[in-house]
Amino acid sequence: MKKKALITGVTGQDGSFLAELLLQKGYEVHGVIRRTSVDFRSRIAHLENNDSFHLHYGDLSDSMSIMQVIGKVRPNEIYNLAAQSHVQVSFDVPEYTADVVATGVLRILEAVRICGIADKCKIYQASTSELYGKVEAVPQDENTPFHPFSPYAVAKQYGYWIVKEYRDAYNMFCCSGILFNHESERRGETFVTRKISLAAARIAQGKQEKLILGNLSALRDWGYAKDYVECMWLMLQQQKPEDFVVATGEQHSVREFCLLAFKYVGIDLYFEGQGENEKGIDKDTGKIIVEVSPVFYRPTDVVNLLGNPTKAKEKLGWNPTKTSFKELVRIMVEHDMEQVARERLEENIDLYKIEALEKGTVE
Ligand code: NAP
Ligand code: G4F
Repeated sequence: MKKKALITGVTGQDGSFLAELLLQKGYEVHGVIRRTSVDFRSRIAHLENNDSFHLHYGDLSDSMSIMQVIGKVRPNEIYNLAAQSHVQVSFDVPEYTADVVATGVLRILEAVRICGIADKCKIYQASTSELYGKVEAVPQDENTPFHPFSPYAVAKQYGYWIVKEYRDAYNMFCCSGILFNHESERRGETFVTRKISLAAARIAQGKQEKLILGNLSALRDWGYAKDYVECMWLMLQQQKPEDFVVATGEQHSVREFCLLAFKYVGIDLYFEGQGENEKGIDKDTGKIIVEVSPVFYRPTDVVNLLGNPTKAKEKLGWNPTKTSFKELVRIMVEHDMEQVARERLEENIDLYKIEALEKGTVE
């Protein structure tokens, strides 16, 4: 019998990598998707013809749909990755964020109980380094106190504690992976790393003039998403449910990410100025490439995340440095250089077609 996994958030960055990993491992994979006005699910489109891959409509804000999917699939493992996952957006839509990111976790746990599979189904909860927020110690590990610093982080804190509560109260196998930032060529375009890698590619190919960012000094522990989903799976293969910090143990600033991304596209930058007046300047041409705007500042910003992955390394045998920071930036930039080149080619073909239509050389 194939093991059955249910992934909420399957259309997201992590969900798509995890679905690939579990299919490779021989699982029957079920994903929860939301109805959207545009039906193309770009990150999982290549999986949709796989006989072991099944999609179900559902929404974490709708307990009936969650109950129905869980009751129908009766999975051996649930990976709860669905979330309104953008920290800045959580300041604009705090109530919705709380509903999905906090109460959504409760809906999953209760559905598993009500469907009578609490003793058979292992649950992974996508927890986050944002819990450390206004950090109380550096680096952060499983024992570092939490200090959430955004509506998103406060909601994730509820998710973390309710998972622990169900583990203690009902003896359920449920655990949280406290994942530090992990990025990839599939990262959403409004997260800072992808915003930078795409802008570097567009600027290098003449499709964008400038990149406007917020806090350049924020420090993050950035890893590669493909490596991190492996750790999610490892957590559910243990005898005992436990929470783990998943991180690389290395820290870089947004400014450093910029310098490296632009270097990979052949633009050598240097930064000068302070705060809102700081600029990233092309060493060869003297052109201003990066500027700062307070539009991208957050009411409260998390500025010093650095994880200690010792427990995951020792207990799960997970390798936190499989993909280095340099390699991660290179993967993202190379992907985006190709994506932008493809977009330019398509634009040129369209222009050529329009010209030909106007000249009457084609129908
Ligand atoms: P992502 O790319 O933003 O994907 C989020 C997923 O959740 C998407 O599939 C989205 O569906 C789905 N979703 C959103 N609201 C939903 C709802 N109401 N009902 C059902 N599905 C919903 O996020 P990610 O980077 O893959 O992250 C995965 C999880 O890990 C999230 O819970 C995130 O908070 C957490 N996390 C991420 C990181 C990181 O650095 N990436 C670090 C720590 C924790 P649509 O495609 O329809 O929008
Ligand atoms: O890329 P970010 O938006 O990621 P953030 O806020 O760290 O959240 C991500 O990682 C969390 C794990 O710690 C996840 F839980 C969460 O779901 C999400 O995946 O911002 C990173 C840093 C911030 O300090 C932000 O202020 O970059 C700074 N930043 C500077 N300029 C910017 C920008 N962030 C964004 N999104 N856009 C900017 O222009």
